[in-house]
Amino acid sequence: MAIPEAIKSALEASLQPTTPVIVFGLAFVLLFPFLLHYLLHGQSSTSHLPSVLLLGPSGAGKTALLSHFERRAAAATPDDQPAKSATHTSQSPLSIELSASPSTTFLLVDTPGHAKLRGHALSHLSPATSKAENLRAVVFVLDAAADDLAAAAGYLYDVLLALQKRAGSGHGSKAPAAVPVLVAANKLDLFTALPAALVRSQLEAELGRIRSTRSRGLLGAEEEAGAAAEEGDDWLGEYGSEKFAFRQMMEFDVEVEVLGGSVVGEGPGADKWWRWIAERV
Ligand SMILES: Nc1nc2c(ncn2[C@@H]2O[C@H](COP(=O)(O)OP(=O)(O)OP(=O)(O)O)[C@@H](O)[C@H]2O)c(=O)[nH]1
Ligand SMILES: [Mg+2]
Repeated sequence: MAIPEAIKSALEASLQPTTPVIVFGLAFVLLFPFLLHYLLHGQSSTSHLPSVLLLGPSGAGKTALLSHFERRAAAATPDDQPAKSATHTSQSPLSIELSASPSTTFLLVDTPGHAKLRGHALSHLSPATSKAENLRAVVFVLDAAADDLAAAAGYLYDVLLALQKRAGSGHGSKAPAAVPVLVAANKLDLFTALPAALVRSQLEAELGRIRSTRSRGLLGAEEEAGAAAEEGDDWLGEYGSEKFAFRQMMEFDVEVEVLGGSVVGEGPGADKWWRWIAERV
């Protein structure tokens, strides 16, 4: 099949070392890396909003809290503005976009609290994932009216230990950005609920108990294996301290605050939690 004359001559011209061809070729070769960079990174920086992660045991009220914030945002949006700017379900059905101020939008990410699914929830705290997801804060929701806080404390221990390890993971000068933790003592509308100050002290006591139990378990295993002890690797807070206190987490740049509130019923509401989040995104 004969190539049409016009295409043939155009092809020939493009293969001649004429000035336009050389200039265009050089420009392409020199600008290609910048183009590629823009395509890859330009996109990721716009799609990765700051994120706030909801963690906590099953039944604590995480999903209820997420819906509460979503409804509040929708109610605050004037009718003549598209509701989209205030809140809408995003890529994953488990997270919603919220505005802390006209210029700050963030993603609130829900997780399932069931013990078998916690591995996935905790993976959000790894150094790589938390950086990719632009993680700014963790809200650990618990039921302050539950029979005892031991189960919640076990989960909180894993969360704080993951953040402690994350803080130590930076190589050289680039330590990951600090991630503060809000312990949201929920369901304070129920008369059986503990006030926030008691939740705080009982959690500290429980975390201390878990710490010593786990370190004894580790010690036994190490003696058996005769392995060199990696001292303090799974020890939460100040190494060797007798009692655990949340302020020990400051050594790893992890601020922990306990605030009481409620999502449903006649209680203190969730405004304090909202302010805590808005200050940190
Ligand atoms: N009384 C009272 N009940 C609440 C409050 N917040 C949530 N609940 C109830 O607690 C139950 C569990 O709430 P969810 O939001 O589904 O709990 P969750 O943390 O998402 O649980 P998982 O998804 O299983 O991890 C629901 O029946 C809520 O209505 C509260 O402040 N007070
Ligand atoms: Mg839920």
